Amino acid sequence: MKTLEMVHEQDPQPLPCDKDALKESIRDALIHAVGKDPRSATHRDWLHAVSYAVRERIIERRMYTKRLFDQEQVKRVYYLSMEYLIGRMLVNSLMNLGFYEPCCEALEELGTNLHEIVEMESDAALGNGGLGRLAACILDSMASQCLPGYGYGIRYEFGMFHQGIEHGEQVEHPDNWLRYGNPWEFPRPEKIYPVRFYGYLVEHRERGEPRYHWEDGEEVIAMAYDFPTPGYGNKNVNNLRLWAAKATRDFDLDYFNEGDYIRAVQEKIESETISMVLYPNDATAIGRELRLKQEYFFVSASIQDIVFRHLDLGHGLDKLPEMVAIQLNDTHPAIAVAELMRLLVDTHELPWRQAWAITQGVFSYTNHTLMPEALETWPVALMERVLPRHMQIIYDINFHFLNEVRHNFPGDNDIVRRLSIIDESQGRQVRMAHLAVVGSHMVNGVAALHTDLLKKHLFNDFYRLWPSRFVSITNGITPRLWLNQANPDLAALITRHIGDDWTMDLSQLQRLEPQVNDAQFREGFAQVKRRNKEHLAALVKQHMGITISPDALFDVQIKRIHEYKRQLLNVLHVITCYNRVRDGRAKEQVPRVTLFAGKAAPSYVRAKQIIRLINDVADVVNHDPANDKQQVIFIPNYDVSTAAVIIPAADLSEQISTAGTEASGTGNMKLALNGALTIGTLDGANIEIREAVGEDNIFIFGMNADAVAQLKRDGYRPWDFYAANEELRRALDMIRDGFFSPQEPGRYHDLIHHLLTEDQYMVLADYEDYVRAHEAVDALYRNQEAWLRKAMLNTARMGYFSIDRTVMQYAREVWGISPEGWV
Ligand code: 26V
Repeated sequence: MKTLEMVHEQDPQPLPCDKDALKESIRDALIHAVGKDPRSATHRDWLHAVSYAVRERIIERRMYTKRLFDQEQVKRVYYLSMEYLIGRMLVNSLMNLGFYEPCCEALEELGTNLHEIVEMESDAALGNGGLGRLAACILDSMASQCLPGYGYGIRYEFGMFHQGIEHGEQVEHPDNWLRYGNPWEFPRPEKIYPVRFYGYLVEHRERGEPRYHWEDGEEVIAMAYDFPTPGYGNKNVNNLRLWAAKATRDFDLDYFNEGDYIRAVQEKIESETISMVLYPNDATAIGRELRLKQEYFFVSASIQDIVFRHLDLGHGLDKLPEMVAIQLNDTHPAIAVAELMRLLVDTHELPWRQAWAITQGVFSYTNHTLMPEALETWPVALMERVLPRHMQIIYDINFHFLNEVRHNFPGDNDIVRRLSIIDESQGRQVRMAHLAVVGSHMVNGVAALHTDLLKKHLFNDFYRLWPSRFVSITNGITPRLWLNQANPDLAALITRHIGDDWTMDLSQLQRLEPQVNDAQFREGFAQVKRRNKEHLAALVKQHMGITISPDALFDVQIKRIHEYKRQLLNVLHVITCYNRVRDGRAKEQVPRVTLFAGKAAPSYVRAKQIIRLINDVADVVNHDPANDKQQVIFIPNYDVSTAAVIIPAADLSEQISTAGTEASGTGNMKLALNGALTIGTLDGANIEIREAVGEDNIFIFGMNADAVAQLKRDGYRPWDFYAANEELRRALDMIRDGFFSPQEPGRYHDLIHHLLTEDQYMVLADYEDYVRAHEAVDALYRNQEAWLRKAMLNTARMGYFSIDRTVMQYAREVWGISPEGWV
């Protein structure tokens, strides 16, 4: 087999990557591409110039990589995701390519500096939270491990909204990330596919068989934008292809000819709205026609592209499962099952049975949530109108599937009703999760507990039918971003002791364990954390005008704001600490800064109330001159770049979801890897983190998933908890009676009423044990050396949670590729 090096050697003159060559390219790009005089260039001009210099080198490597994959006839993996939460790309590219140092020097000589110009880059925030960030980590891993993996998604004109905080409340601003142009993308105006919506079916017979033509309706063009993604420390560059919607012909000629210019323009705008904006919900199904159109739009273009490439390489369609694996990132792209069937049956005229075998052989599906409100369903009537042929195909899939069910469970009509892809119980709805499970050969949950719960509850009937289809693949994170880049001082310290193999083999970190007994190493580790805390404190001062002391314990909860993640439980603890200070009962209490960051879905009223409450509490607590122990900070506009600053500075990581609700969590992994201790429930990947770091090195509290289920069955009575704990009662009363909102005392009446009556996440039930666990945190923190040892053991033992392990598991257990020998 050829290697990338061999293919590279075929090329006569790859661009040199030393300091002088980079300097030359940067200056050239500044003058000729950006069009600026080096003497008057702004930071942004320099940013663009450097980015152009880097991308020239990336795209060369991309070509070699493509050539190699084409020549070697490798099986390709396609990751279909509505979201990619990538963040900034410049530093990532420089570090992956090994250009970081020479680039710093080149810029220095050009009279500017990298640190300032990187701040000018916008985050590529094409995702909501965990699911989107996981997709970005997976791309990094596939490229770094030389897997032939392609991402497909949508090039949203506007990504995740910017969060402002005004008078304590979240306000949303549009994310115009493309305003200054995007040097990281390659528009491919020749790579276009038509995507049809609406219209009707025409039936005709061919050799006695019914055939369908989907006619009329509206056609939109999907145009490709390529985002090459370089691997770390190799010459491999994979590709993320994002689709933008364009009007069929820039203006509809018919309207033009009829003289209706305005109508022509209007239709153009309407088609192009499909890729305009990312839906900012991450826990409730949206059910909007435009969302369905987004899903089908990117799926149809991607499947057409995948089939085109397969045929173009000279393979027959029967070879599709041998050469292609497609991963569905949640149900958002699940319509792909019907789309591939449509292409195979209608366009390529394969018999149904053969098409179905191919489809099932190609797809697999990852589930990312158990929350019933996040499970996608589409009204049959809507699906029929927007995608008439797909609705018909779904009926046919369901017909064959339910026959299999009846065959396996004779006489059990109930299971047929429960398993059907069509839910008949609340108006007729297409269950996208069922379509995804039926159309896939593998289904995975994202942590051990999560997969268990899938098998026991959500997909129990499917599990009884096809037990071997279900696997657990615990999530991971890329150490390149979340340790090497975000925490360069810790990375350097680690490398000094164990070398730098850990960047591609995170299990190497276990070699740090003996260092725990080395006072000098401990001192180094402590200094790194201290510097990271000082850095964060400086940013908080600069952006929010609040002084926080790096001596305090930095207690961090950073994630989407959602009831199930229980930021409210954290707030109740903050108020409890504050009351102890006010009562003079806090002699033992460690000074603490509780940091929150996260966005609420704009339509999620209660989550927005929670943000407002955090800010109201912060206002009172931070301004009380008698309080020298407890501060509260809400850092606005949480995104990948902000995460990379907060995480290395954290002492304590809050992972306090109601057990059984957080599928995995990945922020928990990032924080523990960077030496924060976790306070958490036995939920999601926390369970596996406890196993890895050891139960002495984590603070576990509260009900486990079984206890939660039991309490639900028995009937949760929040009032009992309220009555039984005086400190809890006091904290709740203060919020309810307007202590933190004197201008509007009734502001949180409803919120507290809700906690006391029907809160499904049972915040009050876990309060007491949570406060106890925090007392253990305080006690440990008072012994800095003991704390430090545990923090270091966390870092040393987190190797398992590398995304590279996750991706290798997918490769072997799901995609059927053996990546050995690919470097
Ligand atoms: C859900 C929905 C619901 C339908 C409408 C639009 C929409 C958009 C995004 C989502 C994503 C929710 C699922 C999600 O982000 N799950 C998170 O996935 C992480 C990666 O597996 C995991 O670590 C988190 O625990 C899980 O909440």
